[in-house]
Amino acid sequence: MGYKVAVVGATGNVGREMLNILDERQFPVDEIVALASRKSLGTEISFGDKTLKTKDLDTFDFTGWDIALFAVGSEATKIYAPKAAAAGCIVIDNSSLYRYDPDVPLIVPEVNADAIHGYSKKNIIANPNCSTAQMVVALKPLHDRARIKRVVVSTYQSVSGAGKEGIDELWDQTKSIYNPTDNKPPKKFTKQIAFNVIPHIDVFLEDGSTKEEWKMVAETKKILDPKIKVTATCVRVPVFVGHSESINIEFEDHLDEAEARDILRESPGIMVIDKRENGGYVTPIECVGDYATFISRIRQDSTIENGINLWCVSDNLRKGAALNAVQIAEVLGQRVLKKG
Ligand code: 2RA
Repeated sequence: MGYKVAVVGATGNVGREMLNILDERQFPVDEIVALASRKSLGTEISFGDKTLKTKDLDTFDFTGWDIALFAVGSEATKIYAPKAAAAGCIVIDNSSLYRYDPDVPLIVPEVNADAIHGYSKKNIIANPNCSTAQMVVALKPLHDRARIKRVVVSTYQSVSGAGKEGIDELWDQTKSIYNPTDNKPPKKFTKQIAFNVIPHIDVFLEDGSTKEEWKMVAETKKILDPKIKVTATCVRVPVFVGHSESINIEFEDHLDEAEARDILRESPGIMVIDKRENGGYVTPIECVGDYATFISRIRQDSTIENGINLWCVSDNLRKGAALNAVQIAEVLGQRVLKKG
């Protein structure tokens, strides 16, 4: 006995990955439907060895459906998530719309699965921002051991975080640089991303930080511990998939690098690859398609009393979005719906 599952935004990068991961992890599905806008109606989408044809989100009735994985922007989520929730279908939303709503749990299963019981207030559960998800997976076991005071993080985020447009922009710019005559000049853009890095993701806020940086602060506090001080610099880099993060952590209590490495090695969702030699660390290209949050370059920060530096890499379309959403559905099944 399984679940009736809807994937909303099935034609996007994250929606497609949600379907792939539901199949890979053999999530107990009795019935599945791929929903998209009317303009994509009938688009063929893979679900394991099956092919689904997208149905129209606008006219879809969620009554009798158990779980809806939403992978659409906040505007569409604002219209359709309440409809699904009101029909009794539990929404797991990947947009930022509900993440900061006190009546909606924001969940990373390795970190705060117990918070899932809060879903019942609005029948909605929020999925965190991709750059937050991998970071809190790394922070949680260390916080449990030595209580984190402060985190300073710099991110190196792939263009797939900006969706298909981001991927196309890097591709078009790179082609136009290598074959200036063969390719149409790329659409006008503020800053070139090919062979460049851009210290700006999402919009600028009053204090000079960006909304992406604000999200990492607000979401880490909601998911892990509101007492932790976080400061972030989020940078776009010319990588197609895979976010990387350089994380500096200050603890209340002493924690040496060897113990930190051992703790991380034993922690859920984490793969430690950390050798002080050529290639003894993970790079984003190597994380693509994997479930793990990879951690390398674990070392003491001798400039403060209790400090550790580390390097964290993960597939932003998977742990950063689709995998985390499916893992939330798994926890929902095991602890709440209990059908599967
Ligand atoms: C980005 N985290 O990387 C944001 C949204 N996915 O663009």
